[in-house]
Amino acid sequence: MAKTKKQIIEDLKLIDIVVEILDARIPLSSKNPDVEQYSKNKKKIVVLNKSDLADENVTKQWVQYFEKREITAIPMQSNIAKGTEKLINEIKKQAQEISEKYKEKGRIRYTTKVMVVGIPNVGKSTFINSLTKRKTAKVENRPGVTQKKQWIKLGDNIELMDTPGMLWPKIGDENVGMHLAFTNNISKNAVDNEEIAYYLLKYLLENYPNNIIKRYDIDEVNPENIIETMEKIALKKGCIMAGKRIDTEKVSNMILNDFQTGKIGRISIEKP
Ligand SMILES: Nc1nc2c(ncn2[C@@H]2O[C@H](COP(=O)(O)OP(=O)(O)O)[C@@H](O)[C@H]2O)c(=O)[nH]1
Ligand SMILES: [Mg+2]
Repeated sequence: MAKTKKQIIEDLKLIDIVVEILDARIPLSSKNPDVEQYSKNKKKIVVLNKSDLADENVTKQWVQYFEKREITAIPMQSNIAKGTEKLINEIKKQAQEISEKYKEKGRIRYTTKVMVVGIPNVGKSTFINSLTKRKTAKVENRPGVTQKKQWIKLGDNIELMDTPGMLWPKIGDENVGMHLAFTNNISKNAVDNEEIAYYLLKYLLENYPNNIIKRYDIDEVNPENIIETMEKIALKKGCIMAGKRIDTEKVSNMILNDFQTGKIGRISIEKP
């Protein structure tokens, strides 16, 4: 069962380094604004996950964006453990800094504790698995805390809490909800797929027209007329109902699914 917000805040009290997992395609919309508040005075690492689905150049710009804010952001593809090495090295570097601080205070040995947070479906479990596959050593349950927690050893004096903190995104403005729907980060029945696909196609035609032309084998696209392009795609892909009417539902689901599985190419929805 997912931890409650209260439990997450409690857990974070034990933590030195917070690893915030974001979706590389939508780093702003996949943030939970509370993380900043909860992780004050802690070190932070941002993981730009699913970077295999994002536009490589844009992801580089995001890394710089975070760098300017003195946050290390690491592009990853958790499902194949790509980027894991770099991530571990960054954790080790930060853990070193932490233990030096403790040494100054007279403590000889300090175990740095790391926790993963992120919104649903962003890849938290996959990320933790990508780390545990490397290092399977599990640490004993820690006595003295009310809840039993499992810790995964990541290195000398570094432990990762094995359950991530699942936090909800803040769907304040409409764009955020739309972007989360594009990437399948909000529950299916909460959204109207035809509306989502319309706005996704609009964005793609304005920003990645050639990807659409290539994927659906159409001669040209008209960013001014989304419906026209959608009809072209439907005809090409046989999304037709009786009476030769366009099957809007079918073509919408196809476009969404193609985008989410990377079939339209590597696409970033948000740019710094
Ligand atoms: N393409 C791609 N898919 C990923 C990546 N990381 C996770 N996923 C997929 O994203 C989905 C959600 O992952 P999961 O770890 O369950 O997310 P959680 O809800 O945050 O724990 C799963 O289908 C994963 O296989 C990645 O880096 N690239
Ligand atoms: Mg999970």
